[in-house]
Amino acid sequence: MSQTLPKAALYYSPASIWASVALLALEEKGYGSDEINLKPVDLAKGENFAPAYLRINPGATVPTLVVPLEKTLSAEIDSRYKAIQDTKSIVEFLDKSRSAQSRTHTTSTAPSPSLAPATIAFSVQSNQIIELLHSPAADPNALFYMNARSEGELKELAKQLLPFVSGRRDALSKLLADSDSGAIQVSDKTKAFWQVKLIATEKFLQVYQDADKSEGELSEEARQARQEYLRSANSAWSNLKDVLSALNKEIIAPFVLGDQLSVADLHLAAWLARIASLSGAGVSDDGNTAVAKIEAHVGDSFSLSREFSVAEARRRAGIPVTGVEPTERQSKLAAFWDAVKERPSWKKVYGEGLH
Ligand SMILES: N[C@@H](CCC(=O)N[C@@H](CS)C(=O)NCC(=O)O)C(=O)O
Repeated sequence: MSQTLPKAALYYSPASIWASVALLALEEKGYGSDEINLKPVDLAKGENFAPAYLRINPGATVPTLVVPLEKTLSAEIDSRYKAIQDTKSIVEFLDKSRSAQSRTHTTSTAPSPSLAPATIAFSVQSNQIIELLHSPAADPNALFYMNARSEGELKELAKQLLPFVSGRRDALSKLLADSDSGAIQVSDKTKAFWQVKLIATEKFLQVYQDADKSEGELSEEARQARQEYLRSANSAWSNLKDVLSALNKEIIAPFVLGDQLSVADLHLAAWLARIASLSGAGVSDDGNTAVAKIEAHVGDSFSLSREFSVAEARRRAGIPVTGVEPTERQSKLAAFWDAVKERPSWKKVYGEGLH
């Protein structure tokens, strides 16, 4: 690789669940801090909707990994870039691009374990877990917006989310106004994209802005919007039961594929941290505590099966086994939480708090 080749850049947001998967991957793969430029994108200011960002990711999501390509044969273009626009592909790319044989300009001497599943059967299982985590029923961002299932909870959530959601509304309104006035030139497709995002943002914003009002103070339209919000929130959290049960059944434990960390664990680690955080858990909670908080938050006496030996889980994850009864059992997700939170990557990404 040429010394002059520009660096790869990871566009991320610190509180973004899916960008956190890429950040975990950088640590687990031992990338040096000089190898990849980290570029923050402020979602609260709608920076992901800016025309320059849409050129590298038309879906306006983080993470995006922009990688330089080797010089091409074409004389006038001395370097070109490829943008990788979804978490799964970014993690796979990062996994392949640093190995024990790597002799790049990196300052890192950290080991570079392969995170790829070791067999075809494991690949299938890994892909199924990743697909499930990214499916609509598991959508951690939808659950973030819909983490209120009663009027009281909605009032609290609104206080927390109003600055974020109104920041995005302001950014989208300004982009649309600037394109209408000709201050910026964009395609009709981009304008339509902004309009769709604005409508979706305003829908939540209206419900949050009205959250302080009693039902009697609401217009008929606002009352229906609140009812519709609470219905959707209740069904989103109810649908999560199947996702949690499937994960708890399908992972081998303590990691997704057993003893060794692989790509699917990075997706699950970030996903579970978000669900735990929405459920009121914190970084210092152990697996059983975090899972108990998730179960209580999901409600309806939901409980995950506890089939995994605690002693076994700890031995496999290299955690001390002292004080654990040989008969003690826990859910696989609790064992996963304990195993993953020991890792320096997790401590780096979540040390300051779950998100
Ligand atoms: N399928 C995408 C989803 C990424 C995604 O939804 N990212 C969120 C943040 S975690 C985002 O950028 N949302 C855009 C927004 O908030 O406008 C991926 O896997 O990368």
